[in-house]
Amino acid sequence: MACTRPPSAPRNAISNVNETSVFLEWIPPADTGGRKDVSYYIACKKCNSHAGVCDECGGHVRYLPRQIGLKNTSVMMVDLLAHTNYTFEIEAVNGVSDLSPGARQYVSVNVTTNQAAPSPVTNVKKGKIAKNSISLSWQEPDRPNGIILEYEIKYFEKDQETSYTIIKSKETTITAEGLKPASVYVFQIRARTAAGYGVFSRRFEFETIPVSVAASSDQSQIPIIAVSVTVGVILLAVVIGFLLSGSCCECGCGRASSLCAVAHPSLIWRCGYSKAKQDPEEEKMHFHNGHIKLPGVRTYIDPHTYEDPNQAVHEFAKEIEASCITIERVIGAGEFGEVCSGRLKLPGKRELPVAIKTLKVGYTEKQRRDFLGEASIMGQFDHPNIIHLEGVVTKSKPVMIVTEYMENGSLDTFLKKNDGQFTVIQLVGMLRGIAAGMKYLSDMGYVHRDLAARNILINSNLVCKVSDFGLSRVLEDDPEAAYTTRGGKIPIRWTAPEAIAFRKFTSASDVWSYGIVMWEVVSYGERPYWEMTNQDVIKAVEEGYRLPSPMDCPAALYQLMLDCWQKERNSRPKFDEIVSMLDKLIRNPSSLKTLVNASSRVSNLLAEHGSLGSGAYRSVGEWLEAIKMGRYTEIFMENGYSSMDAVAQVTLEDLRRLGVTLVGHQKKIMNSLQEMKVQLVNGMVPL
Ligand code: ACK
Repeated sequence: MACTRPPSAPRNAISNVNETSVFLEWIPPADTGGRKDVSYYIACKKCNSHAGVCDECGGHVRYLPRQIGLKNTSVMMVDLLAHTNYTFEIEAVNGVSDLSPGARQYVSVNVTTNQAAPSPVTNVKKGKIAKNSISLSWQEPDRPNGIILEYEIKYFEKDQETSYTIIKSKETTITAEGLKPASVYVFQIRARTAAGYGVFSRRFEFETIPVSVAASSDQSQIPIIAVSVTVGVILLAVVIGFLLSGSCCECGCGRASSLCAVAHPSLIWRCGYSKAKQDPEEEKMHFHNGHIKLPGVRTYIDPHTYEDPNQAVHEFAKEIEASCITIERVIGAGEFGEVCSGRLKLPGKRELPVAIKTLKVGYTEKQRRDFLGEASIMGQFDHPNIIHLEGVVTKSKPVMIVTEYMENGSLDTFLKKNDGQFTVIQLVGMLRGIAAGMKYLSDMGYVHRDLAARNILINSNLVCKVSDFGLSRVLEDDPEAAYTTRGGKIPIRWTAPEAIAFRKFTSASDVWSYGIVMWEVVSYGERPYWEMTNQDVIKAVEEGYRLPSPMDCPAALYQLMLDCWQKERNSRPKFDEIVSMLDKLIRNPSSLKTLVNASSRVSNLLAEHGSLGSGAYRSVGEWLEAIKMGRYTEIFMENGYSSMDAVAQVTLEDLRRLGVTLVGHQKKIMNSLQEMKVQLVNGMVPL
């Protein structure tokens, strides 16, 4: 046997960060050392960027499938610390690596993790139990991954899960009241940080005591109860008085009187869904068989409900001194003025890169209100996949909205600039982020109405964040929005049919738009429905046609797109289901290997027609010239693709066989074919 040697380093390593998980992928070394037993080892280092020192990661990191002896060229690390710099060294080894005195051959990848949701609450203890109440206490989760903002406690009578109660609490204790005697109740608790909710704890079961036991043990308390009942009756009368006089809603608006604070939280809830109207310490709501909307998190408040829009801005956005902001350069134009990049240095805080939207001089009062309306909305959100508002400048001019800076700008432009540059896992990571942001918005009761890749921003870690919030303004602002016959302005290509037809905008119509965003992402910023007119798009969609799969699209992703484009809006998946599905795909990357069959992709929209006809172009040569691919005319002709009918059957594999190896050219040809077919089924091509 010839002498063998250790392999060279793996190549082209790329990473995809998802909260506190990192997925690494690479290609095998150029030199395997003359052996077939190459495997990979992952070394993990935790680095302090300020001190420039790195330590071994220690045992808390999990490697999927393993750290040593990896046969495949990918690995996932989970349970990393939040907001931490890591360096991963991917080393290729073979049977003689240990015998070699030479230096290790590895490629290293630096990543910074994001914030993760808190880990589950594991330790729940029962406190005082009575016939109608159970007190509980618990410990903070092992890995809070941030500051815990509140806990959500869900409970229901055992085997009656469809009728449950949610209590929110900032403390680690609660008392559930109004329970049935001698009944078993199931409790689950989850924590929330700025990154969102963690998963619910396992189920804890506790039983209330029977009436007879309670009665005997309560004998001694009769005088106390008598006093309590009297106080309770007086209190109830006062609360009812308030309700009848219609003043309950007022008492919640940030100036809660002591009466409001002691009123039963469900009475507070009756005043309407409003953050300001909820008891800040503990909110409690009852839900029966899903008839009442379950707010996973706080509910969004429409700034229009404020008589004075300035009050809404100051409730939800921090006022920033203009002197804290340094404007560096203009990066774009918004509806109300320039968008700039710059830096924000607040006293006692680290300097931050920021984006600054300005309101141009000479604005009207309505323009100012609409401009700041976006800040009033954005300021209510707190999620890693929603653009973060730093604050507003309203006390000096120009009026400004200051947000976190997203290095890669808007997603559609970024994808067009980097056509074909990402792995499927990276694309799915982007989609997962957008879906998580949308889940948060839909839980808050906010319907976006203009979800599109142009309204998603992407940062240097490829984290996508939903942006562009507004009410009527959103659509006025969007150059894609067109007037419908009913007078509304709607971005037709991204909008669900029921929203176009009768303005039924819901989270389900946002799901439709999300499906279009998925298509935009997988096709690297292609324009949905290409150059079809809005009218033809409406017609085609109404007739049941859907966008065909983008090139090289995993079948699971295209199926998800089709699910989002179900005509019946209740049949579309919900955002939480979309997030779970994408998580599953990310955890099991081999599920993304099955691509939509290239030939079925091409013939999808063409099923009934079977050919392109001969009307669009008179000859194959004319068609190829028109798309600047004339250089392939001869090859097409020589291989039997001499008519447009024959061309209609071309698949990606055929193109490769014909020697069309450049991905850009393959895309141009396949997309042009698709476009002609879409136009054909809509009767658009002037035959
Ligand atoms: O594609 P872009 O570079 O990204 O061009 C648009 C432009 O401003 C007008 O909207 C960019 N932009 C908007 N908000 C931000 C932000 N928070 N960070 C970075 N760029 C932004 C957007």
